[in-house]
Amino acid sequence: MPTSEAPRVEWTVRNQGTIATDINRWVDQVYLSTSPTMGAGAVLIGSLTHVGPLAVGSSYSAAFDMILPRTVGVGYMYFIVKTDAFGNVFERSNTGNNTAVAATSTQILAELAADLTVSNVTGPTSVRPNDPVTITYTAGNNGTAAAIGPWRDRIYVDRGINGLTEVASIFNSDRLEIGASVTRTVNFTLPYWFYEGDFTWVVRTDADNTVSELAGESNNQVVSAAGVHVARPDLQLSNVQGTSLVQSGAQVQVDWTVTNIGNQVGSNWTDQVYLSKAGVSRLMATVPRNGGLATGASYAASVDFTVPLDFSGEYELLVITDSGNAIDDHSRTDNRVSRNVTVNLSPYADLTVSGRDGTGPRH
Ligand SMILES: [Ca+2]
Ligand SMILES: [Ca+2]
Ligand SMILES: [Ca+2]
Repeated sequence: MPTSEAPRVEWTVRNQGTIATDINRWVDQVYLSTSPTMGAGAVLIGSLTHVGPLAVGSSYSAAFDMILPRTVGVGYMYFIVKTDAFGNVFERSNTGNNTAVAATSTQILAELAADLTVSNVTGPTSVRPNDPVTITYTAGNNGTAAAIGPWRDRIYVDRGINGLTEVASIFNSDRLEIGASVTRTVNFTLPYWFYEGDFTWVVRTDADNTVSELAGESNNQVVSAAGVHVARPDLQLSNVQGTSLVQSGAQVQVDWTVTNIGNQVGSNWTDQVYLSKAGVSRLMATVPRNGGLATGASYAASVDFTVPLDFSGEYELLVITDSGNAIDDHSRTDNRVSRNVTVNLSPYADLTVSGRDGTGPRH
């Protein structure tokens, strides 16, 4: 019988002495033993108090439905009953027959239970916050009973000393038979605020422990074999080239380089060039960047623009990559570079109209 069942143990006690029992209350005990003798290894599994005197030649039958403790172990064992276990009844020296062993042994089986397992946890090895993510894993039942739902599996990112951060969960309402396994797929979006770093994926099955697995609770959480690099893109502007002295009204060329030192980008953005003075910026040029940029890749950009005719003095030439904040950039401080530019006002004609030259009003 499995240890989870309640076996009924029955016994009969007879008074074969010459007088009735001197007291009317004593305790019978039930033991389990691997040998058919009351040795040191016998395990007490229950006791029953008998109430009432027992006359000469009389007997009583007792029965007991007992839950076997899990510590009793498994295998063939003998039930042993010891009446008047504490020797309260006066029997002169006739206590040697107070213990009786069941005629046959009883097979004690391990308690049946499901043992949910997780294996083959896989997910993306590089991901950006706010990206869609698919995690797959194998869910199995390595136990001796079917796993009967529902139960919940939770998906975490293991951030090392910062612990587990839950990112998704799925509810299993299906039944998982003994020895069965199934591939599960979980789709979710990594939160936009998610931490950057090198982590691992973690799946914990039956995270809320609604399935009793007895000794099988310790194998429910498994880490992905491969790590996951969580990072935002990080555009970095460098190599801004342009003249530092220009004439107003002249055409100038500005060159720059943008490198992606973060995670890859697949979408488009624009770079812009400004001239600013005294806190007022004037847009000079816009250069679209299409087709994204892989991790570690860079591109060179160049643009020509005409310095406005009325500009004069000290200006700041400002180049900004992704000036419209289209990319979830890791750090925007390296997205802009400024240089000082001196603009000399060009001489230009200043036509005026005078009435004395015949075109003005007549006198
Ligand atoms: Ca388990
Ligand atoms: Ca469990
Ligand atoms: Ca940046």
